[in-house]
Amino acid sequence: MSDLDKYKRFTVTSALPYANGPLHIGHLAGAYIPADIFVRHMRLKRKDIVYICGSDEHGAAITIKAKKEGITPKEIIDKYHTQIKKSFEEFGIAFDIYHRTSSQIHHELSQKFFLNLYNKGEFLEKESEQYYDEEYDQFLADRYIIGTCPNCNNEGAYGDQCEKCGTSLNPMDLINPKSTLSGKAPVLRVTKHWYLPLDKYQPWLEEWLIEGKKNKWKSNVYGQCSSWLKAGLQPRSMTRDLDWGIDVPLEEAKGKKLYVWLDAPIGYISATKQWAQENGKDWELYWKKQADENDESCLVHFIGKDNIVFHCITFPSILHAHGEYILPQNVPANEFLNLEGDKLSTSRNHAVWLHEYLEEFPGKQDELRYVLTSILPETSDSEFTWKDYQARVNNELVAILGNFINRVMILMHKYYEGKIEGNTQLNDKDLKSQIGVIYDEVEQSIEGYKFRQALSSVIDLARLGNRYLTENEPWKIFKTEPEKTRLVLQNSLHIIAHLGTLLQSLLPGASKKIFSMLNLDKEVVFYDEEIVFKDGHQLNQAQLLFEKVEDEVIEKQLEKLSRKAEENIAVVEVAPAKENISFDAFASMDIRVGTILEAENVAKTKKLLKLKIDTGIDQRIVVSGIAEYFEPEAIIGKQVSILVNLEPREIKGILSQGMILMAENCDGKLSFVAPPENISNGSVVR
Ligand code: B3M
Ligand code: ZN
Repeated sequence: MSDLDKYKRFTVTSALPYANGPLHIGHLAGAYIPADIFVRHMRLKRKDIVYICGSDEHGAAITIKAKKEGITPKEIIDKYHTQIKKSFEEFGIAFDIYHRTSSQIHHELSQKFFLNLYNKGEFLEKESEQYYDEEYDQFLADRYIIGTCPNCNNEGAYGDQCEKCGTSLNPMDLINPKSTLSGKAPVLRVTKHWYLPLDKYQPWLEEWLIEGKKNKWKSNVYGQCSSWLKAGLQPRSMTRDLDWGIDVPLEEAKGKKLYVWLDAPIGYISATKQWAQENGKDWELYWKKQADENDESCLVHFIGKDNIVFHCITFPSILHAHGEYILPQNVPANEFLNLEGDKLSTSRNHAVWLHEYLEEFPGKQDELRYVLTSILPETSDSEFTWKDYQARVNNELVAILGNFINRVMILMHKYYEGKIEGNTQLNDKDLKSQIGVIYDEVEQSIEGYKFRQALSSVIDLARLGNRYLTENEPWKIFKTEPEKTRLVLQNSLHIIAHLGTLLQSLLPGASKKIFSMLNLDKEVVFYDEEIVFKDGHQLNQAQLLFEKVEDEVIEKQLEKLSRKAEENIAVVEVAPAKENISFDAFASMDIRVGTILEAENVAKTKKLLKLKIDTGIDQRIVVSGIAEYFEPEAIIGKQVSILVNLEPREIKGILSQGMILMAENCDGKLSFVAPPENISNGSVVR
């Protein structure tokens, strides 16, 4: 029994992906495969369940992408919504609806939500100074402001976050802020916004979440929430000065839009409304509190870890403030999936894209689903590698699961022309009880959000089947013990049928094939249904469930990844342009060619090297922040460019005289700016 058993109705959501790019395996492993398994499993228990998703089509994520591609936001969302929806369908994620937040029903519901809170006087109205681009005549969303991170000095930090050191920022924190629209320094202007008073909800959150969800939610989720609450919540603005999004439904807020993180989660509700309209259902049963508490739906949000605060703190606060809605029963967020030793990255194109996989591996959805389920980042980050993909498909899917089923099917056809005879029950006490244990394990694992464990239990059932065959060796006793041979093979068919039943949630494609081989043509086999083969039941021909993955296939994918990495060097983001300076300002810099004579690490620092440079004028010491990229021994003798008339500065107790010029890309990779061939020290750079 899990604590979900008491619910008869479920509302399950997966994070709404931004319609600003295609899906990759990180998305699948974060929020879609786990939810899909959960939903399919609950359907097999005959639960009333709705599974909701759709595209998130507002916010700066969309307008920035539109600007990059030189098309309108509307063109961006139409393009990617269509592509994402198609990939989900082809991959087999079983949403009841895949909706979109640009729909009218969603705009209306979001505005209604805003007004509900507004009329209750929940919002804090505040005027504040915000950055404004005078040339483009608009306020700047956080992502439109770029500057130097006060924490790590990264010059390309965004107004909401430094992607280099991960610090979350306010635009005002940035040193030297620049608008990404005009490249100019923005000015401050007063603007009014409506804030959700999270500080006011803090006591309620402490009770509902900190007390109520302790030991119930996954520790990675609970831990993140409690540290947010420990730090103390601040009011958060629910409106933005943007020209793309849902209008704030107030006369005095003309031109302002709802904050994307206000409207996006409401997208779950508006999608449910749309689905209910199309299917003759009552959406309120899935979202609203009911007179009888036992009749309320169980709301579960599947997301990745970067969305935890919005689903566990902000959205529940909004639902709570509204008053009529149920709150999430659980938010089983996953951590991140990495790829071949590096973070997945859309901007660096370091990803396995779902639409490409579907094209290059037609019919192999379950192989990817299997591998990703086996490595889901359930409690900590995990890693996808192509070699591991190959190993898991070959050593587990082919060698254990496929092999068992194939052996039984082949022998059934060889000995009995695929015809079942006589007693059709599973006729082995031991097997029965072991299968019962596996059902329990799968149920408990899935309902405890341990999908890796659930999958491994099902593979254990295939292992059990293989062992049963090996112990009884039907191929050896066929002549001497015909009755036992038939019994063993027909019992094995029951194991296969149970595999088919359990795999409906985990590997739905394989499950379909299994039932078709068994010639049991049912849409679903509920867990509580007994599988019976009638006397004389005819099996279909065996078909190969999984194919071995050859080395070439893997090498091709690895090559593709490294090719992408190279191509990308050309298209990475660049730091914004600086303002013009006079020629005199430039000419005042005395830059020379010099040679590194000595180099050593500066004690107790990770980044600094102490260099002795022959500048042609003199020999001097320069402290340089390049230690993470260069070994001291490797750079001795190297020619470099050095700014010699920079005011000397003391760094870690060492007087540094000058600065070595480095080129730095957006990932912080450094490269010396040096003459391509040797030239005498002291040569002037201009
Ligand atoms: N679109 C963020 C993301 O894709 C956002 C999720 C919305 S869920 C309501 O990571
Ligand atoms: Zn930083």
